[in-house]
Amino acid sequence: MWTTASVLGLLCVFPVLTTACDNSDPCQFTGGQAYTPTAERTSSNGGLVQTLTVDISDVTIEWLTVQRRTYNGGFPGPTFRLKAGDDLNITLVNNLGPQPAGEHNEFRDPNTTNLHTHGLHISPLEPQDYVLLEVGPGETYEYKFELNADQQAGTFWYHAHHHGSTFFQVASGLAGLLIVEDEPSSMSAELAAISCPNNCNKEVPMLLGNFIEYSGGGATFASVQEDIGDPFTLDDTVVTTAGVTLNAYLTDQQTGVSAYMVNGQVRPTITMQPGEIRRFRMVNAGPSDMLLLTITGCEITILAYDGVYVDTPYSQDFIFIPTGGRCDAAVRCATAGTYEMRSGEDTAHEPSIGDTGIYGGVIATIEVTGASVSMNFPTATPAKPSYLDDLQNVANSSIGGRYVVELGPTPFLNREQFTNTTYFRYNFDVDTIQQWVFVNSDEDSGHPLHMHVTHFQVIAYNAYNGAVTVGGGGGGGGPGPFAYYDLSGNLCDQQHRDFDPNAIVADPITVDTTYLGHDTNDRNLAGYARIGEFRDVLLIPPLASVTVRFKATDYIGPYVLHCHILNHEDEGMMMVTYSTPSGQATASPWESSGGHNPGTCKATDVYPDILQNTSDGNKHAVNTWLTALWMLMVACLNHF
Ligand SMILES: *[C@@H]1O[C@H](CO)[C@@H](O)[C@H](O)[C@H]1NC(C)=O
Ligand SMILES: *[C@@H]1O[C@H](CO)[C@@H](O)[C@H](O)[C@H]1NC(C)=O
Ligand SMILES: *[C@@H]1O[C@H](CO)[C@@H](O)[C@H](O)[C@H]1NC(C)=O
Ligand SMILES: *[C@@H]1O[C@H](CO)[C@@H](O)[C@H](O)[C@H]1NC(C)=O
Ligand SMILES: *[C@@H]1O[C@H](CO)[C@@H](O)[C@H](O)[C@H]1NC(C)=O
Ligand SMILES: [Cu+2]
Repeated sequence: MWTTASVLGLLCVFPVLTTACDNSDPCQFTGGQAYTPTAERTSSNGGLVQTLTVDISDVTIEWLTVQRRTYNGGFPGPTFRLKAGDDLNITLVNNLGPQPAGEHNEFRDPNTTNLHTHGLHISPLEPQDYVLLEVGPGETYEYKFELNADQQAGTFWYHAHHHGSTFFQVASGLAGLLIVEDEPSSMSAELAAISCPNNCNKEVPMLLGNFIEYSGGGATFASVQEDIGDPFTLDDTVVTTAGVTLNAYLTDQQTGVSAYMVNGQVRPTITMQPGEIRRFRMVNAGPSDMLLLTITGCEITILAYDGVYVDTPYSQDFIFIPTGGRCDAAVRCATAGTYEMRSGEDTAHEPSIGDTGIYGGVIATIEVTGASVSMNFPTATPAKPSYLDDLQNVANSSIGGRYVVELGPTPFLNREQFTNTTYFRYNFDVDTIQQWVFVNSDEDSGHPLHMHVTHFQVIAYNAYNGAVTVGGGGGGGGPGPFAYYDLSGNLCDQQHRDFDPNAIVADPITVDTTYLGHDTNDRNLAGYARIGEFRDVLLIPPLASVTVRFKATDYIGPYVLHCHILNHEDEGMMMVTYSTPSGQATASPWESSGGHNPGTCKATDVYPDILQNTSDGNKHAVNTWLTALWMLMVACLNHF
């Protein structure tokens, strides 16, 4: 007899039976397991001591078993929970074996590694966050990271960062979360109610990444694995029930399995009560894709980007996280039901993003069930440390240095590929306020620019008057010939070091100006940071010019800049600037590339010092006004 229970039982068992796949009988991943955070290591008595051993391990994702480079055999690495001022002493053991020498600015050195604490305000010198260090096969290195006493509490991450194998190793799983916890007394009651240390059960740490990407349009794990010469490929002697090898099955766009994993899980289920608010700590650890996230049916309140709190939390129906970026968001689903957290392109936001690659698919399911609870979203965030002072209204005379960083479709930064670890493209004095302009000469695609050592504040999206890169395609072995043109298609007189006038395709040419207009577009489009927010990775949209400022404070040493599309970085889209002791800055606002000035087209171009007015206008004025009022009130209160 068919009872409801037995029918339900059958329905529930049936999918499990049909998905008993393995490497010789592959199928799509089912996902849906209960969300599980990664194992955590919490600091105590001012420090955390940890060994991270890099070795080859079996990684099993549902039915698929692959061999990957991992930390301590896990996938991903452990989550570190620290406090401002802590020591993070890490012994990095590289157990990998010898490898052939590779070509500079190509995928190489699968067995060389190092460690980057992405987003921390930290010394870039040994034994701390010096990413130009190489920990070779068989070597061990003792990192002694000293977190700044004023380190902003937030969501950060750590990952391997050796130029040439960054994509391969991060996509392999050499990454983990690094959370700097808030002092309970610094948080409002609403924020404390969804945060560690007292309400850790409300935190949802999510290291997101397409770690098992075998097929796709751009660089995939499989394509880079082949280029880099990794021997731990799938066994191609096993023919699957589909009649092809597992490798052929996985790399076929039609059959290939794919998932933007959450802490190494495929599309996990997060269970919440109606009305409950949780603090999602999201890291986009995927090597190349942007995330444009939505949770239709639930409410999202933005708390922080890149580990820096926004001044006032605000609600938004999407979350944009470029590769390398983070977002802390308070999430609430009011009514019982099943909701999807998914990422995908949205034509409404395209003017701010261009054709930059965005992952498409479900990332997690939110199952809302049980008794309703009543909670309130935070309306205030903790005060920021002084290294993150608001620099929007600093006087022109207080700007202590200016610089331009130009990205483009070729794997160049400032019109050159990465050269070497001591070629500093710009030296700037420590303890100065820097004003830099990030420019993208790519007419179609945005590139997420990451700066090490400290965050920068977004000041303005300027009208674009820079150069447009034309040509340069060619793939492996470096770009083909390319040249810079102005927006009307006339050849620029400011070119690049390897410019060859004989290789010009045609002059004039037609420039695609579809994505011009970042100075006048709706500021609420996903690809834009709000004016005044801080970032350590910022998408620079196609044909964009963005002014940022930062306090070059506390640390002397190399500030590495690179595109966080990690295949671009490995291919040369990286450079080094240097924060020098006072008085040693180089004078020029531009460092020339073979006698040409990045960021410009004509020799007569003026450095973009006068900013376009792209600020949120009145909203901004009101904020400043309210801030002034608030400061007055605080001053009065302190007075009594
Ligand atoms: C980390 O290493 C430094 C330098 O060796 C040492 O002074 C410090 O005590 C260590 N911290 C911890 C928590 O062990
Ligand atoms: C890397 O190290 C592994 C052992 O850990 C070794 O099997 C492999 O041959 C080495 N070389 C390359 C290119 O992967
Ligand atoms: C700001 O200062 C720079 C350098 O001193 C100068 O070139 C520029 O004209 C000034 N801009 C404004 C708006 O005063
Ligand atoms: C680094 O590159 C620069 C620029 O090409 C060059 O002048 C310098 O000699 C190089 N240094 C080393 C140590 O190779
Ligand atoms: C920018 O626009 C706002 C509002 O329209 C105005 O209050 C402000 O003075 C303008 N700033 C500049 C530098 O033009
Ligand atoms: Cu890029």
